[in-house]
Amino acid sequence: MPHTIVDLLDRAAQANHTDQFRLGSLISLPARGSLIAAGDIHGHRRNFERLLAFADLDNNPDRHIVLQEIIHGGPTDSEMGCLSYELLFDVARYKLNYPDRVHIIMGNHDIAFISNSEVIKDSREMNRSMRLALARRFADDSPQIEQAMSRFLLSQPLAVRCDNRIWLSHSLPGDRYLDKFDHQVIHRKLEAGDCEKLGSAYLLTWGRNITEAALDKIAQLFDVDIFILGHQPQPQGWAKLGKNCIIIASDHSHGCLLPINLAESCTVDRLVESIVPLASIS
Ligand SMILES: [Mn+2]
Repeated sequence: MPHTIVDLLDRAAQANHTDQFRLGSLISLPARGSLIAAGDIHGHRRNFERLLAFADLDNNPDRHIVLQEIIHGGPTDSEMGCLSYELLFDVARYKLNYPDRVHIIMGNHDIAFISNSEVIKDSREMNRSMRLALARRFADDSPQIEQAMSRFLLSQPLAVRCDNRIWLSHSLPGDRYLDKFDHQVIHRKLEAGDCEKLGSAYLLTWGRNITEAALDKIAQLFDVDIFILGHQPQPQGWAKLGKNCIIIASDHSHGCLLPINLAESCTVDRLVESIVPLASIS
């Protein structure tokens, strides 16, 4: 069993690296087909199932799906340990089933797991909670499973850039860290320092309270027009930020997804009209 899981995670990590649309830490999608964008999932299995049902990749060969922040949240074991690693294993299987159409981008909770640093959610330190649950489930085998999870999470790309100038990432660097952020990080393989505090992958995934001025500056840096982000909690499922950014959440009963036509140019208002509440999907 542990060997099977380590093997699954390592094969999925390999699939992340060999994704046909990947260069460096960026997925670049062509002007063809469509994309289903999800926000944070945080262990919400039912919403993950709804995303898969809506995306229906089997019957839509030109469709992609972008997922993010799978871990930390959802069901717990008898001692309140976080079981979201189970959903991560299923996401790894999904990646292997559609290796060039399922793209899982890096979230700050992933970075916290990789660097084993504290991350608080609903007043719980989530890494400790999940590591204790892994130890209860896998006993002596849990260290090698944790290491395989880290390898998988570190193999994730940082962002998706669509030919129609839409950008998807978990977050963006906050205003006061913009001058510390090396935007070339998206063009190369991640190094350990990128995930450490104030490293460039860290800044890209942890940013909050991003002003309109910063959004405009980052749009120039990445040569894009529209940002689709997760990370910042959205009780209504989504929110518009400034003129050029939409935040999506997929981790609760008001969660949403956003379908994007990759073959045509888009406006934020048209995207907002396309938002689908996950609860409407059976
Ligand atoms: Mn986050």
